[in-house]
Amino acid sequence: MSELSVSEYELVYNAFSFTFAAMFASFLYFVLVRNQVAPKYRGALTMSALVVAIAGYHYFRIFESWSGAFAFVDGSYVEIESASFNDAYRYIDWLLTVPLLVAELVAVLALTRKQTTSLTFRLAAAAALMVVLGYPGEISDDNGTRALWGTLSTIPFLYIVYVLFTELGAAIQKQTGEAKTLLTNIRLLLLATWGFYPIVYMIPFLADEPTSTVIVAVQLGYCIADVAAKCGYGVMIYSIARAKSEAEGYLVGSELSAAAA
Ligand SMILES: *C/C=C(C)/C=C/C=C(C)/C=C/C1=C(C)CCCC1(C)C
Repeated sequence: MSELSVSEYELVYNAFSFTFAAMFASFLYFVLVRNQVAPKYRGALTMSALVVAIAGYHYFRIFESWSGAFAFVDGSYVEIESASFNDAYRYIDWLLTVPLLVAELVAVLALTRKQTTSLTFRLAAAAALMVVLGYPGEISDDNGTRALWGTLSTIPFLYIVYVLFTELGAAIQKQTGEAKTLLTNIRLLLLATWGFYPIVYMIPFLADEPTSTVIVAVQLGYCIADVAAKCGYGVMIYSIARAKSEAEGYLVGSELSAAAA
């Protein structure tokens, strides 16, 4: 059973609390700015709001699971056998949010219906498969098992990267102005933040068995990645939707009242 020092335990505790707050604040933000973009881009904003709502709920559960899983004994935190920390909340969260994140990106491109359906379906299916295949490795204390499932999970991950840079790349090239720059950047943000997850997943390879440092590093790593990949990404989706709305002549905010005057 794992044993953590007081500062290690509290570091993770605070990271979960912070991530929960970030998800909650992002939810309010996406709901509030949704009407500032043209109607055809509002679906993308709705998905951003759903992603952080789902993640916020799961972080609440993760937080509770963490505080219930350890008992303070003789100056340190010892994991309670009957109430061990539940990693499943994180993976269920990803299973729901990761397909939504790729669907958002496709939605904000505003392609033909046929292209949208095909891209969304293939990307969302690959994203879900990636998460499902990663889980058996995540909960295993054996590094060989972890490596096996991690490798299998990397196959759909590489497929997503491939689609992002081929088909989606072609669609991005057809966009114009500020939206094109933003879309090129969001694709890089997606690659960088999603690429961070397998790196965090590999931290346990640094030790023969899960030490307290490994446990803490993995949880902190996933918190940072989730804030960037859900909140940061959602803000970029909003910028793209807004730039495209403006370029298409949709009047937003102050310009709207100026036009009315
Ligand atoms: C909001 C949550 C997000 C964006 C989660 C993304 C998760 C990944 C990109 C996970 C990828 C993995 C691999 C490519 C191999 C090892 C196992 C995973 C599941 C960590």
